[in-house]
Order: sequence, then structure tokens, then C-alpha cells
Amino acid sequence: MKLYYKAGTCSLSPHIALREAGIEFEIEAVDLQTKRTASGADFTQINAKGYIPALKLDNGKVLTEGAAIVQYIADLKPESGLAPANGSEARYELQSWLSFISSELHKPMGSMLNPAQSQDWKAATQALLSKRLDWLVGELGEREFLLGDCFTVADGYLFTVLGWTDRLGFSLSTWPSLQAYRARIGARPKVVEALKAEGLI
Ligand SMILES: N[C@@H](CCC(=O)N[C@@H](CS)C(=O)NCC(=O)O)C(=O)O
Repeated sequence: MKLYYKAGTCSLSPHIALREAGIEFEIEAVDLQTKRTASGADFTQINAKGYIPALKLDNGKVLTEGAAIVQYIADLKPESGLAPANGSEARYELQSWLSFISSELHKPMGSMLNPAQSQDWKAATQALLSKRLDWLVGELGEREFLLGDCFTVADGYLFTVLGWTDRLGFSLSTWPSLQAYRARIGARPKVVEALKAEGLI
């Protein structure tokens, strides 16, 4: 199985999931400007959508969309507890988190990096993100992880996107409990491994 990634982007989430699950995998970097992989392949032939993450399975099929990829990885190793059992109420809770992180945090944050975005639009996006993070603080409460006592793939995804705030010009220090959450997840040995492998620490 091979994960196509770019260091520090949203592909860090499935990268963490693969390591937490203890699955054997390879990684190959993608240049998102030229759409070439590190070995020189045309990435648009691998994922016609042209974005990462993409997970090439051992049967040659390519799975795309981070929320689906991390659930696929978790389901390969149910004993890892990275996702609650399919069909359980907790599994829908996990999907609710993945959807929230994807559409309410990841995408607005990504749009702030678009140089074509006007200053007014950037300010409006940042205000919306601040509201979402305020809500998140209340929702997370005193819990260690999003679903309670157990680390899931949603935590790997939230850790990933919370890491972008500095680059976007606002500090997570406004939300100390999220800063503490990020430090907690970032200290996990498998997360450290993923960050090292991507050259981020
Ligand atoms: N809907 C996709 C979005 C993935 C995405 O936003 N990828 C970004 C990096 S974080 C990317 O590859 N951008 C380059 C591009 O769109 O050309 C998912 O959730 O997996």
C-alpha cells in the first residue's frame, strides 16, 4: 500500500493513521505544483483530481478523500480502536467529526492560503474559523480525545489541521485547551514518527 502525500498537508492525517494502525506501507511525495511524484510519475494519472491524499491499495485501486481513507485504514485493523465498529452509534459520531473537520476547518483554512483571496474574505474566513474553534473548545471539554478516552482517526485529522493556524496568521494560543490537545496528540510515538518521516521535526 502506498500513500501519496505532501509534507505537513492534510495527507499527514492518513499517514498518522497508517502508523497508529501498524500497517506496512510506503510513502511517496507529490509536487502539487507540477503534479509529479518523487519518482517522476504524472500524479494526475494516479488521482485525476490532482490532490493528495491518495492511497494506492495492494490490488492497484486508488482510494481518495481523506475521511474515507482514514476509515479504510482503521477498518483494516479493528483491534487498533482507531474507529468504532461499523454501524455503531459511535461510528456515526466519528463520521460527524470527520465531516466537521473536513468542511468546517480544513477547507476554510486551505482557502486562506489562496493568494487570490481578498483581505476582506480572509478576515471573514478567519472570523468563521474562530467561531468553529470556540465551539470545539466547549464540545471537547475535559475529554482527552474527540470520542472520549480512545484515540481515533478523527484525532489524527484534527491534530493535522490545527497545526496550520500559525501559517495562516492566527495563533492557537487563543484556545489554550486546543493547544494542550495538540501537544498531547503530538507527543504520541506514532505521531512523532510520522512528523519525523515528513521532515516536520
Ligand atoms: N477533499 C479532499 C481535499 C484534499 C486537499 O485539500 N488536499 C490539498 C492539500 S491539504 C491539495 O492537495 N491541494 C492541491 C490541489 O488541490 O491542487 C480530501 O478531503 O481529501
